[in-house]
Amino acid sequence: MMILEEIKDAVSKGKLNMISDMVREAMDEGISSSDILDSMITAMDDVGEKFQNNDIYVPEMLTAAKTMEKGVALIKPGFTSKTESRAGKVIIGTVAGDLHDIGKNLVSIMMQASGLEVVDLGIDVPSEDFVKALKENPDCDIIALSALLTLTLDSLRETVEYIKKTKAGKRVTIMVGGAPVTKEFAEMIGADIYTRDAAEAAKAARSICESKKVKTV
Ligand code: B1M
Repeated sequence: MMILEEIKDAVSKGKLNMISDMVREAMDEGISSSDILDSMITAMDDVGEKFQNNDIYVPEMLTAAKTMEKGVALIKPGFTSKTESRAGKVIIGTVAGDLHDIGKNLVSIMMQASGLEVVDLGIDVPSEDFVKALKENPDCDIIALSALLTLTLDSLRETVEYIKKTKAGKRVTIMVGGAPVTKEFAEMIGADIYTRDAAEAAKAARSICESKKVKTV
């Protein structure tokens, strides 16, 4: 398990050139993708703490994020779907003003792993683009919104309100999440569902899509 500590250290120090070899070594040792992912998530918490304490600055935070992205790309196949059929469709994105996407990408990976089709709109997505995507994907079951900054909680609220006002938005389930989001906040802004992490989000999305299918049969 030493290697997991090394992976954590590599992500938190942004050792971009070393992460791939370390992740491969862990995989060769038979360590699960989930355990490797957990070590990288813990590293990002350390990075956040160091940033808050002014021990590191934005460039270091960015390199750590890139290192994690490189590691995640290698373990992604470990989460691939065992289900052939498409259980449902989700449109996902990080709300306007917010550039964080690692958590959102993990949600997307886990959702795909549970048999859902995901249309990823990326980061800093204006409300109008979510609605445009909904119109282009009339078979979409869920719209999933991620926010990582206290400052973009307002943007999250505005996006939910905007989507719900449109005809296309009335037929979808709106799911929200991200570190500063809480169940209470989600309820207050009129979102349909809040989940805490990527695994929970995928599980909830799958079950929503399945119940929608039962209703339409
Ligand atoms: Co930023 N940043 N950042 N940052 N950054 C945080 C979020 C911060 C907590 C760091 C800190 O101060 N401790 C802080 C926010 C404080 C606050 O508002 N409460 C912060 C800040 C202040 C900033 C800037 C303002 C810094 C500046 O410029 N002065 C700036 C803002 C830019 C902007 O968005 N407009 C900024 C910039 C950046 C980088 C670009 C450098 C980089 C992001 C790169 C990228 O994403 N590609 C970055 C990073 C890396 C972080 C930290 C260190 C790590 C984020 C991360 O990827 N975590 C972060 C500190 C931290 O999180 N501890 C921090 C790992 C990831 C797996 O977790 O994204 O929480 P997370 O996702 C979780 C859950 O939240 C959940 O599932 C995931 C786990 O399974 N989840 C969902 C996420 N979305 C979901 C959606 C769902 C359900 C669950 O349903 C739809």
